[in-house]
Amino acid sequence: SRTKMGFNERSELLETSKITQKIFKLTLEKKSNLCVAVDVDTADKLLDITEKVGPYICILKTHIDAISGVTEATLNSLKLMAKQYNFLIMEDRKMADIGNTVKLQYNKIVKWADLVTVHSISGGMMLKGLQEVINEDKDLLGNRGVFIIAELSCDGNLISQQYIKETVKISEEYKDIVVGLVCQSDDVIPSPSLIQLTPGVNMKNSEDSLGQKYQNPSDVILTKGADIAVVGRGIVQDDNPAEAAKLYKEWLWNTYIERVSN
Ligand code: 5IU
Repeated sequence: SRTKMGFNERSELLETSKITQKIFKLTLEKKSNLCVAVDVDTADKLLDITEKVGPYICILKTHIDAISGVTEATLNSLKLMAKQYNFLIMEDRKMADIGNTVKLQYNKIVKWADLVTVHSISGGMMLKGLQEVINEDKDLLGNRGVFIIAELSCDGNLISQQYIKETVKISEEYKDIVVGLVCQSDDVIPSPSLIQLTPGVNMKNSEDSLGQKYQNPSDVILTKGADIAVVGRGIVQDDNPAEAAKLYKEWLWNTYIERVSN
């Protein structure tokens, strides 16, 4: 099964896309399957936290529209740090409009973010729109990818079993740009060539006051099938984000090793 296979083996599968290979390789090089959600409110904090967690992460996840004072220079610094510390940048934009609109939105994001998240609510044509943006530039081909949201971590969300099934189908139709699915359980993703990204991870809390549900790093990797785990406040709001990132990184990676070795 997917969860028992190593990232190395999975990266070598014929159906694994170039961008997905790149992510698998990066996790192995850094021994990190930690994605940090830098949910902060100013550009200064964004750069400060990124500098601290950069050495420990495979993906930096942003909500750039929630951050004040972000300029071209901020995004350039972010890209420089991504190069220096070897991580990818993912804008958690959760795009959900018609193909044409999504294309306009993605034209901006594609310049600085390696990865982007999308809701499957509008269907396959939206993915086609993104694919067209990527295909327009030779340098982007194989260097840009999409995570599709198949499940949400929050209480009371409206996603049904049928929606999940149809989302998986779409992900298989656009395999050259879809690197994986954002989901909460190990039985959503059928193919070992796709990556399971799972948010809602915290060592200390089991929920927040607005419906977020947390699991600890062991549960999320061993029982829930996550390949890469997303940690936000557990790291960003710690007194020492670098130390917290290191702790999460080691716990998550050791659990991945445990998962694939027996
Ligand atoms: N996020 C979730 N749950 C989801 C999806 C995305 O929490 O189902 I899709 C995002 C929201 C936030 C991060 O940016 O992941 C989790 O942050 P905390 O660890 O601070 O809850």
